[in-house]
Amino acid sequence: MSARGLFISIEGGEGAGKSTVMAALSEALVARGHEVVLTREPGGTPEGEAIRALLLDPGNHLLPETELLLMFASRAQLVRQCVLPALARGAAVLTDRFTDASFAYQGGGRGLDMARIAELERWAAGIKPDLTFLLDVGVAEGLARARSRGGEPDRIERERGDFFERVRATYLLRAAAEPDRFRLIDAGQPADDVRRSVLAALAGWIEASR
Ligand code: Z5A
Repeated sequence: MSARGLFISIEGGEGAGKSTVMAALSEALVARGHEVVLTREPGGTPEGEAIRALLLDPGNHLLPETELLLMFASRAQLVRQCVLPALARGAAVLTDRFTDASFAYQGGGRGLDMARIAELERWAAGIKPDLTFLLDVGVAEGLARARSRGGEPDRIERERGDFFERVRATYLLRAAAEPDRFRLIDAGQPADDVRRSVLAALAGWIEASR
């Protein structure tokens, strides 16, 4: 195991199946002898979870700029308190979303300036994942899956379909621009096939990085 661990993010729109994939990746990495640290954004630290509650509460009327800065406030805390120490001891960190989500949701979805987000990425995050799985599923299919879980939609889930179309398009553009880091997975397949595709991509990436 290297002195610096592995930093892997899982991205996708609503109902893409990130939770199932996180579990499968974690199992595979543990089987390869890694210490695995699982986390999520926004959140992942006590302070970040408090910021998450503020971000997702449908009763809050947040401006796009406020939303972006809160995403990065949570991220700054997570990187320094959790991600960097774990990587320094050689662990594999698996995160359910990272900065690509800010480009997709606040840049693509809300229309905020991508260059400003890139500045925040350099300053507040200061780190990019080594590997990113983008679980891509059609917006209507993803929203139907998310709604089938029941419960009240959170503040961001209440957005309209065209918002999520812009999010999806931005994710796909980012994946095309950084093919070495991204693995694009067809998440419209049955869950078992998605899991198999992700595990095959992980094995291929580890082999190629040796
Ligand atoms: N956000 C942001 O705007 N900017 C940022 O910088 C960051 C985040 C970091 C919270 O994130 C919100 O924050 C999110 C983006 C925004 N906004 N929204 N809306 P989150 O990741 O915690 O929330 P989420 O995207 O709403 O998660 P999700 O809908 O739970 O997605 P998921 O984890 O990918 O889905 P899942 O729970 O694994 O699966 C959903 C359902 O589909 C479930 O019943 C599964 O059994 C089912 N499923 C999964 N895979 C399949 C397949 N292959 N076939 C059929 N059914 C399936």
